[in-house]
Amino acid sequence: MPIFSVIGMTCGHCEKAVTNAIRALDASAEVRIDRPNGIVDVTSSASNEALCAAIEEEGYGAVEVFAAK
Ligand SMILES: [Cu+2]
Repeated sequence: MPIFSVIGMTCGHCEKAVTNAIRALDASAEVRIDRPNGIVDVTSSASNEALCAAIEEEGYGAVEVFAAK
């Protein structure tokens, strides 16, 4: 379950945009977002690279994988 550091999420719309981008990749993905800390915790069968790319396509920069299991 990868944890991403996502820079640029400032409001509920951003959370929704990130969640939708991940769900577009994997409809059954579980997404937990800690917006104040810029943390996105994903449970998904999609690859970390694909998840990263999907988040970046929404315009949120500097996505890093903190941990992946
Ligand atoms: Cu926003």
